[in-house]
Amino acid sequence: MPRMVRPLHARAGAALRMAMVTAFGCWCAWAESAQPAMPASVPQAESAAPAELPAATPAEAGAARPSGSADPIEPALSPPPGEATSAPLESLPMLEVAQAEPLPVPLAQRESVVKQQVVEAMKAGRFRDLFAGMDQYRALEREGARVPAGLYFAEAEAALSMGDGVRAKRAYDDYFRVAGSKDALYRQATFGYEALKEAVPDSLKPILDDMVLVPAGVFQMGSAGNAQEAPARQVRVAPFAIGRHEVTRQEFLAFTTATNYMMVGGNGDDQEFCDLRQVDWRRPGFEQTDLDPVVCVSSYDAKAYIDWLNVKTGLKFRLPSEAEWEYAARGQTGSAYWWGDAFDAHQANGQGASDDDRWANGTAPVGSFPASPFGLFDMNGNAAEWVADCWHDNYEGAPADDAAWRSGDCAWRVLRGGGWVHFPEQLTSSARLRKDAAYRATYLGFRLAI
Ligand SMILES: [Ca+2]
Repeated sequence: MPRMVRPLHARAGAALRMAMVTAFGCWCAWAESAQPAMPASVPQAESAAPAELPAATPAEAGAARPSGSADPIEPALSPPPGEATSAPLESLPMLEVAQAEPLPVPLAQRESVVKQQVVEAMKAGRFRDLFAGMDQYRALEREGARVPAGLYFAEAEAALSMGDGVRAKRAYDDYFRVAGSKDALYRQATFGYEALKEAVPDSLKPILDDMVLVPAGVFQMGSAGNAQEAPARQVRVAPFAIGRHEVTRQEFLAFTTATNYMMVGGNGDDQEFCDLRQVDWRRPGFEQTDLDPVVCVSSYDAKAYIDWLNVKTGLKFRLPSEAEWEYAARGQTGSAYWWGDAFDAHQANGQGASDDDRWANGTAPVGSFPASPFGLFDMNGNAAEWVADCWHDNYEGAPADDAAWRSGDCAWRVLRGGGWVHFPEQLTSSARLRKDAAYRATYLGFRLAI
């Protein structure tokens, strides 16, 4: 299936990579030389106050934080080329989010453990472990721990090297918050941060800021009540970022306008089929606003959009894996839906038992329904969402971690969350749908991850 994706603003990506290489080299040198002195420079004082905000700290600092959630949230990324990121996930320090009760272990002791884990992960190049550890460090910081500025810097540089602009931005923000202008790494941090900001065009910055950082954790994936969702199993998820909303028509329009992208082909024969002659993403057959989710997009169309976005930003957006998607959708709940076990048409756009279903015949603008515990909108319903995994009939032999399951027949792909046309059993956090990778439907869209 031919797709037209023109490389645009390659210079921006090159500038970012140059900054990454330069700053990363600096970080490695710092990790080798300055790290041993780090613990001594980090007082355990409970009342330690962060340094004053340097002038270079961006006003939009923290813009990527999820609204309505104080949880530290972070991204995980696809492994960087040649990096030792395939470390066993069992070694990931797991963030105890949402379990607000402090452990009975003294703060200083926990801080020491986390710091050791972070430094070891950093030196070993296990960046996902580094990120999970830094998330945990952030949680301790809210209890009064003081995170060494150099660790935030290292996190930012590692995230940049992996194309994770979401985490990099947050880590730089935190670095500037605690470092002060006298820190030896300050100039390098400023350089890297500015390169990141310059690499992302203004028109696309809202997308970056709309990514929600999801903390690492362990959850029960699947359900016993449905053969396709069995066997249910424990899955470890590294920190990652996911779109607060489904990708919108407005966002997709920016892509098609910039590239003259041609939607080609299509298949399927059921009633939701978008034949492109009369029904396509611009004309799905019902009223949509610019902020409705884009629908009638195949997995190839989603990939083309993401490829374009990555060229434009120098970052590594992707589709979430099925495990990441379900973890994010559940928001640390074990119920069928994040709000409970009974479908509620006021919580999601689907075909539920409701007398006043305003959106019975199509999508709603993204964010029209309440947010889930992780601050995400419309995970259940509205537009069903492509994920990165190839289809398997059940979870026999599925990865034990959060990786996309890419083996097998990738002509069939997985949809998650159900859409506005679906009934409650297809709208649960664990429900899976199988569709041809080239399938388009008026209920089918996607959401970004990084
Ligand atoms: Ca959805």
